[in-house]
Amino acid sequence: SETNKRVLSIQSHVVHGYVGNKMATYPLQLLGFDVDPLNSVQFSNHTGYKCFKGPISTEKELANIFEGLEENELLSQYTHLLTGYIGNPLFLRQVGVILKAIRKANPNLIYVCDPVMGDNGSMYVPKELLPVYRDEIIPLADIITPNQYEVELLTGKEVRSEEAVWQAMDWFHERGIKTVVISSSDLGEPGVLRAFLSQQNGARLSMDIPKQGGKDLFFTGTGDLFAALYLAHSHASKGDVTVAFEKTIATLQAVIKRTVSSLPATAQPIQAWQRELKLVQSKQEIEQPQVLLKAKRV
Ligand code: PLP
Ligand code: PXL
Repeated sequence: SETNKRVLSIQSHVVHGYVGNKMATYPLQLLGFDVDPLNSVQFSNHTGYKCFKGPISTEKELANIFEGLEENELLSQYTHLLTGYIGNPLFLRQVGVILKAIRKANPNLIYVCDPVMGDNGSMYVPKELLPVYRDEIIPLADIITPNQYEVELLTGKEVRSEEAVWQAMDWFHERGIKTVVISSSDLGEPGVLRAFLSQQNGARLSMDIPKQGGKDLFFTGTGDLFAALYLAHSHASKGDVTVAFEKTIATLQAVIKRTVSSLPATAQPIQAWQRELKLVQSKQEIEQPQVLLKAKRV
């Protein structure tokens, strides 16, 4: 029989396009999860466009919505909590309060934390989020999916070599985190991203991922998709983190490939809306990932 799988997903909502909850909900649903999206913002579009408009939720609004879930005794239904882009330290701290309440109702809750703070050496959230993630939120997580720069921020150490990657992994494991997935790093060859996975007292994996579409092409929301897919596949693979890692990358690569194929072959600059990931069109690759890239055991 189907076991219950229900995710409380605290992320952004965008009216147009796919990041945050707009990115996470469809793949999780296709993979059999009930998804309860709780929106941290409601923006017209992601922040990489010429402009964006819309309200940001406060920690009071978050607490108020959560009170409704709590009073209706719905908390024990959550098997997973997923958090992504959060732009306000007080909101993030309230996420910690919520997490503790859900864990009380379901001690087996799995918390997947994507500590979204920045990329390629620059922060795109207020710097006050860093100590809250590091000291209050990360220690409560089961699975984290930082990128290389976020690992550097959290550990306070540069990660410029593989040796430094495994030291950083141990730093997280010492703080109780069971699985750390570094969703991307520049430690591969030129034109290749290298991702890493480490389990507390378990597997250490790396995977080389060719960058598609040339060096100037980038996409928004890939990290959000990564975290949602990894949550689903780590549950389905029952502890086989290699399979979970490979399936996650397989779908991500297929979605990026479809998106690259959809771009016009002109010399015109590619517009933000043209770079929105082809998520809905990738239903089959979400449901049945074809693993082409294998993880390497380290
Ligand atoms: N972009 C590509 C092409 C990837 O393959 C991956 C992860 O494997 C990512 C982005 C995710 O990286 P980040 O978390 O830095 O967005
Ligand atoms: O994680 C990507 C993301 C999420 N939410 C919002 C964003 C972005 C990236 O730009 O703007 C609102």
